[in-house]
Amino acid sequence: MRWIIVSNRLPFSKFENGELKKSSGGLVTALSGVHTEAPMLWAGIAPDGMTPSLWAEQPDDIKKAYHPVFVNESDYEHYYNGISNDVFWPLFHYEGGRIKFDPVNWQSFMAVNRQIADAIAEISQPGDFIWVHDFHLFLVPQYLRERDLNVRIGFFLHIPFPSSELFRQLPVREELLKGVLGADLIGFHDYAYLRHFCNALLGVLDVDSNMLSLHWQNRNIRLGVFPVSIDVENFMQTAAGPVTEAFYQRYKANRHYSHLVLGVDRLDYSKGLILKLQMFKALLEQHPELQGQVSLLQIAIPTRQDVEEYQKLRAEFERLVGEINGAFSRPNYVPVQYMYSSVGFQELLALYQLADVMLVTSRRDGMNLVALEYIVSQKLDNPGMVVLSEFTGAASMLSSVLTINPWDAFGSAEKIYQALMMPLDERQLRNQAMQEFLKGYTATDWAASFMEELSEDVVSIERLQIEMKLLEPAFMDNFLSRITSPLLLFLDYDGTLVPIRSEPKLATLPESTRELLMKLTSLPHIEVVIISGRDLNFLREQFQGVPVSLAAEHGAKLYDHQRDESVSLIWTAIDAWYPSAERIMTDYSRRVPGSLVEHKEYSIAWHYRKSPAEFGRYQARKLKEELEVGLSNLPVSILSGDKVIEARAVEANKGYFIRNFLESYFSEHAQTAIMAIGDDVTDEDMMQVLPDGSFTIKVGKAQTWARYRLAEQSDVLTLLKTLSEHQWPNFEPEA
Ligand code: GDG
Repeated sequence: MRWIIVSNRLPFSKFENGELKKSSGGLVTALSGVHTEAPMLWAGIAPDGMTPSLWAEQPDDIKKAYHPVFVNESDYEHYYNGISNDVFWPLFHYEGGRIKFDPVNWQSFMAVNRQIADAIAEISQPGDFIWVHDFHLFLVPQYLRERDLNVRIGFFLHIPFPSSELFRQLPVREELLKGVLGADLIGFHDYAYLRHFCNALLGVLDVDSNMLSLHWQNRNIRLGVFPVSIDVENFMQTAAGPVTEAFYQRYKANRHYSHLVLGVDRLDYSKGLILKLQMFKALLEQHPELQGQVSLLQIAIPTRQDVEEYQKLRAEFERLVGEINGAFSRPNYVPVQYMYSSVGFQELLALYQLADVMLVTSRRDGMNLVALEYIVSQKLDNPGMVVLSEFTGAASMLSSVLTINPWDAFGSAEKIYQALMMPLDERQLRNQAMQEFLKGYTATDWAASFMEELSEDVVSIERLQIEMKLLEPAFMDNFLSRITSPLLLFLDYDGTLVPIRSEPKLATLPESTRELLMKLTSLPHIEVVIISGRDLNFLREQFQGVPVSLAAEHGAKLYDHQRDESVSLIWTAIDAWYPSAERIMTDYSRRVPGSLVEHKEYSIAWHYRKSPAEFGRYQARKLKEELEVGLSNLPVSILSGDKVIEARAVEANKGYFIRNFLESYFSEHAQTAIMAIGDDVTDEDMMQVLPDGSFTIKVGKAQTWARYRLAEQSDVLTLLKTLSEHQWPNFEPEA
């Protein structure tokens, strides 16, 4: 088993003068900090200046650890700038007005994602874990899935997932979601991002999820929140090392002011650099005593310098720096120091140590690693404080920072003031708490938790695959040989005996299935009970002439074919709750378009499959609560199923029915083997109460109490056919 990490680029900025230059950035920092025992291979687009022949000349250790994909320049431009940076980046950072969507670019985006997936398919082996990173590669999980590689696929998003209200502006919203759903596990930094993603799934694809997992195209997909971290040990060691210390001493000696506020950001609009200057100006105005005493050092790392929008941002930023410096500078004091360049690693850490306040003002930021790095680099005898925008993922993780709403310049200025004035003991307490937390949660822990969750699933999937082999001859022979007495067979109807249809009325019993049941029930030792949520009239129509008993309305009513009589198994008062439930549901059916009420004798159901997805779900929750409160203490159960809320007599429950039925059945029949087959949640009530040793069979992949599984509805017919053709031994005649 290997880990194959896939990101847009390999972690090298370029190949120059025979040397691979390391690149920086949040994703590279996070992934470079991951240490694993399993072999790890990093795949991504080749660095600038690299060619296939130059790659062939690279040392073996490099070739073993990295796998470059060579993409043609024009495709790359459209994929990277045209879509990733001009559509996804702004939209996902709540800058909808900046989107420039061009379908031609989208073609290239698909082509490059396809090319990367193909390259991975070529090098992957069965059993590998493929971990796809970030918004450049939204479609790679789906393309990998289509290749049927027998690998596990994870996807992690490093940027925010925006509110579904914004997301649905995206012209390729369906394609994007379907692309990501190729994964087995999808991870985000923050719970809010996950929530937005689930709302988008519901609104765009009508896929429901419970925030933990969802079903899509016959697969179970897990969802999770995995806030990223950093290589804490490396930061701490380097921060304590001599090179960092030398930088630190040098800068400290030349400092002409009492307080230093530090900013380290790419010069990107998402980082809120203009807001930062505005709040710093507000600080100097609100606290004039700080003029001459506090300086802001902003390291602005150049990014996308060729793009006009970024050039404008830089010009505006520099204009504002000039304005503030013009207004507040004094001889020997510059309020805003600004560097338009990056600095070396140790120098960066020295600046972290020198600064009294780390100021992060992102308008939106997936996580923000700079805040974490600052915390672990602090000197414990005099640590500084982080002032952090609440619109970062890090704000959910770092409990002891001071958070700000960066649009509120005055409020933010006060928070900076508070941080600057914070007593030493409080700073120490806060910093220590966060350092301790981060020591126990490093980039390796982050990756391990994601990988663990990805592999946990493997165990259950492997189990599932074994269970699914039930129909293979070797498994079947063994299965049949264990049935050593006459058989009582409980069969669910919809989804088990007949396929699910869009209109319930269309799901009638096919002639071939009727014949199969005739053959099966002609065997002297097989007795069949159909157990369904349908009403008795419907079932009697379908099974006319077939010698089977019918348990209708989840067992509320039984037609006994041997006695040719129908009995109600309900003994509690229906009238006590039915009219109220009916009134409430009718009210909802008027309010919610597309919804309707279904009346049965012992139950009443409100269906909302055809209602607007989010509104329907919301109203369903409300209805359920209203029924539960309004009908509490009455003999009724309120259940929520697949796009339906149902109120049923307490006895109308497959589990309740089975218990009662078996009690009387066993009094007449001694040795009996029991088999039960069902596909949905209501069948679980039955699976749960059947005696140990019963042959319980679940159809499909959902969670179950059953011992065996069949992949799909048609497999049930295969199994019934096998049962009907099997050479059964001569069971002892019944007593
Ligand atoms: C994306 C998401 C998410 C910066 N300047 C220098 C330098 N850096 C390093 C920092 C830090 C990294 O770059 C920046 O990381 P961030 O997390 O702050 O931001 P993005 O690059 O936008 O990252 C972000 C991240 O992915 C991880 O999931 O947190 O929200 O946008 O590591 O130290 N490093 C050096 N010199 C510099 O001048 N050596």
